[in-house]
Amino acid sequence: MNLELELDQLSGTAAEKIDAAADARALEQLRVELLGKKGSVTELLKQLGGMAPDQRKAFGEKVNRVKQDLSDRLERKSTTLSEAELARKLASQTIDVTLPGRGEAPGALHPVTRTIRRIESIFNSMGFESVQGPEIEDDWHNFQALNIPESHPARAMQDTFYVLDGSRLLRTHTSPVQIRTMKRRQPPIRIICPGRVYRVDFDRTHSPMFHQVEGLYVAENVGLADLKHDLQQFLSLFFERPVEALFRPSYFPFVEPGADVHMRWALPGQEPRWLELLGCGVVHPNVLDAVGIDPERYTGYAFGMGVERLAMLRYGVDDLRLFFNNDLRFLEQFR
Ligand code: 2NM
Repeated sequence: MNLELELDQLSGTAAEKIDAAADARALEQLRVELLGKKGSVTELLKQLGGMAPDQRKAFGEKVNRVKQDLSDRLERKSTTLSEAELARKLASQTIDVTLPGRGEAPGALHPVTRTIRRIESIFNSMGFESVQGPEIEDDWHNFQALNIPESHPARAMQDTFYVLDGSRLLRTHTSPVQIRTMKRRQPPIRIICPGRVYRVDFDRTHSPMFHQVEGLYVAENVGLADLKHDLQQFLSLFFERPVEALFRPSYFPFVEPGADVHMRWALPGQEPRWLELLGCGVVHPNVLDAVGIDPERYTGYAFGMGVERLAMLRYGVDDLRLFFNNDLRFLEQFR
């Protein structure tokens, strides 16, 4: 058998097969068939040993040339195949950056949170500092220091949630935060205290947990005129229009005098009515005494408002329970 002829044929058909290989797998199989340990080129090299020395050198060089040539050809084909594969992937997996996103729904702040923040930012702009305190209180901070006597009806078990042994309670207003602040600092004090409060009360217009913002201003010569002016200012800023407000005498143990603030409210197609909005008054001397502030030198005013009530008016919500059901159809409207 003529080995040279065999090598030429092998070289020719191998080159064709390599060029025709359909994918990386077929190409690898060809590499093994040709150049592997038992590959046809390797087999030809093994036959060098049986050749005459003068032929051996020339044939050996030729086989090695073919081997190198096939190896290069395999390499080039491999590159061509992977480039084609990449091009195919790019064509079939195009990313259309103009498509709309998957649509993560943006969250929204709860209307009660929005209302608290609105009230806070108005009072902050008027020089009031926001202060917070514990929701679990003791009798002294929630009642005694606020001039609420032992016999006062608000003390009754049905109004207050008591905790465990009855020595602690869930605060029924945020006034204890103001008590704590007055105990810590001397006037001038100008603060607002937003937060959750708790009362044993549950019907169409009452929730056992609701939110309050209370305000306090204690300094020299603070009086009813300051109170009326500042609340009038707040209401006009909150409702974004001039508000007609009315101060009617009322009773709270921690103020004297005390008042309820009403505002003129007109629904479309209805006679305007006076709506009660908040309570307020001039801080009772007994309260200042209890916290170590001299009532002969300092006076103050205080007020308290229900956040849900203001939120209902501002957003036109007619049922307080909507704020606590967490029905997304309701909440999504505040995005
Ligand atoms: C109200 C009405 C009137 C009030 C009083 C105080 C304190 F701590 F200074 F004595 N804080 N809040 C107050 C006064 C609250 O809510 C209807």
